[in-house]
Amino acid sequence: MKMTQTWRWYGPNDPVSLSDIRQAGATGIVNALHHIPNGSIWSEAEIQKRKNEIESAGLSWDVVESLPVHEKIKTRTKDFDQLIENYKVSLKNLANCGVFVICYNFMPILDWTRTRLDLVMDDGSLALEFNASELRVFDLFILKREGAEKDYTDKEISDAKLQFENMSKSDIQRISDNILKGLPGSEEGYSLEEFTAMLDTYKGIDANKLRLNLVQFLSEIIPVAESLGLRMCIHPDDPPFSLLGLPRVVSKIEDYQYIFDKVPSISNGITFCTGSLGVIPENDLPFIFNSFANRVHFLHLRSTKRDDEGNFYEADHLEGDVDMHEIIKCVIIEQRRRASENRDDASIPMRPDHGHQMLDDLGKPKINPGYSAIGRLRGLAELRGLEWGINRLI
Ligand code: DNO
Repeated sequence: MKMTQTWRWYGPNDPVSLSDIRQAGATGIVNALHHIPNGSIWSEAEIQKRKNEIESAGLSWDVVESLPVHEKIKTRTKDFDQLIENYKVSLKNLANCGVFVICYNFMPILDWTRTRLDLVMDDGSLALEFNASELRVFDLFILKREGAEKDYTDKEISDAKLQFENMSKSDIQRISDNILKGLPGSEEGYSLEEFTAMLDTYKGIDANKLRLNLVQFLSEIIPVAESLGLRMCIHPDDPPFSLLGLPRVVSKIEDYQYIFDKVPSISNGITFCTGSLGVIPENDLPFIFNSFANRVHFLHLRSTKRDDEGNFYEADHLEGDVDMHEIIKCVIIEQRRRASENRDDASIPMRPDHGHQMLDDLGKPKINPGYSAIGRLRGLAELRGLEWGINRLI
């Protein structure tokens, strides 16, 4: 029993083609209909069209990432009930077309956040980085968020001021664009003004309130997903701590425990993202995996390297802070357990997440940061080998 090797593909405009993906050895595709505006229904015709395209390349559409949750659902404001109805219809249409694993997230306003997309590694490849002091500069002196000072110490504020005063225009632009314009897969991008207006929609929504909104959303969609045989899998917050005063509710084991206690169906599952969860030193990844193993429906395998200042960068897949050997061992044991129960989801879809930009990809005019071909191909090859080796040994 092996993991199902999948690959995130951004659709026909992705510079990495379906045929490249096949040559990398993946069999499954992770895909979303990015051209459909957030909140609108994914029709059966649109889903089927994409599915045919994927299948004609000899691959299968194994996972949706993401079926985005509209901001108004997260804040439970105007029209949210209609948007939830639309979400249910999209789920039904996906099930009718035979796509059963659905990844989504519940991060306020921004999807994943990095400050630099081209951190030069010792070997010359480029990695994604989250730099906490640059984030503070952005918050205090570029965005000038109302009340931001409350979130930082006096020293952090005076250091950020100095850093800002010495920052080049291009660095200011880089940080703002990376945070606001949306990294690959994010469905929205904002100007500073639009983002400030969006922040206002979270006034009065703290982590407790957002958690309740998540549970209410789950109470409505999970029964539908279950009846359709779908496996919903929530992606953890990336990074897994509060940014720009916004609440976070999917970062730690207690967060998961809470939502599974409230909505216990196995259709209420996890996208186990080792890179996101691995940024918190207290997160014991094998323990979290084993605590909820039967509801891990999708794996994002990558590693991060953190320091004591809240910064991290994306390491090679078998390096960094994540003990990938231990994780894959847990996955193998869980897959065998499922197989012994004749579960049809015994092989868990995985994708190599965020590779370095390297080799020929360094010169390419257009790549999706974190999603260039060769770095992920390296990651997939390493992960596949690791699984193969452990499978032989245990
Ligand atoms: C980053 C990704 C995120 C993630 C979504 C899931 O590379 O892991 O874009 O896919 O947040 O909904």
